[in-house]
Amino acid sequence: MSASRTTLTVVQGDITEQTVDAVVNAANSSLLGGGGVDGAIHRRGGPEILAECRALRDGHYGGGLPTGQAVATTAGRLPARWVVHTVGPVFSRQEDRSALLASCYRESLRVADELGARTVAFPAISTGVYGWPMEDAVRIAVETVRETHTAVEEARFVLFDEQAFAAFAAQVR
Ligand code: AR6
Repeated sequence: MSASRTTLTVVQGDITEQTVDAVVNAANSSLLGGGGVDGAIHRRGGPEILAECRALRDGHYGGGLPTGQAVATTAGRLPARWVVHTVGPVFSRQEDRSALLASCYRESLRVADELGARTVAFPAISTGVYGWPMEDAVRIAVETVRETHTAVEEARFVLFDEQAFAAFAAQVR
């Protein structure tokens, strides 16, 4: 497989305001909403997103979406076409869960390819409620997107705060 030609970009801002084909949601396995990015996406995107998530739970994802996997729904009222929901691992000092975090980025790109999305906005998955140290999460995110073969042309990392933005910007040059 050839190396990715995806352009990595970094912006500081709110992921729900990004005009992209697909926005990645740092969800939990219930797919039924939560805080952080997940809460913001459902709040701004409206009830259509939750309705599709419920349908997924009634169908193929009766047991929830496993950690490291990704699935798409409409983006409702967001200025994007789709939301790609992925479930990051909870950070652990006892167990190395890096492969699961990498899988979130890889699987989200795979789903984006299936949709035909060319621009994808990512949050810093697992770095909020799930406690992953930012520097390490940044390294995994950037390495994984760079190594993944995908037709996505722009992978845009959207960071809420200055510190996270600086950490990403330092690696995406
Ligand atoms: N735009 C961009 N980044 C944001 C936004 C936003 N609107 N809001 C928060 N962040 P988190 P996780 C940053 O907690 O750690 C939810 O309850 C935030 O500062 O959203 O993967 C889910 O339902 C942090 O750096 O996701 C799960 O239960 C990063 O996004 C759980 O949280 C991710 O923080 C998932 O936890």
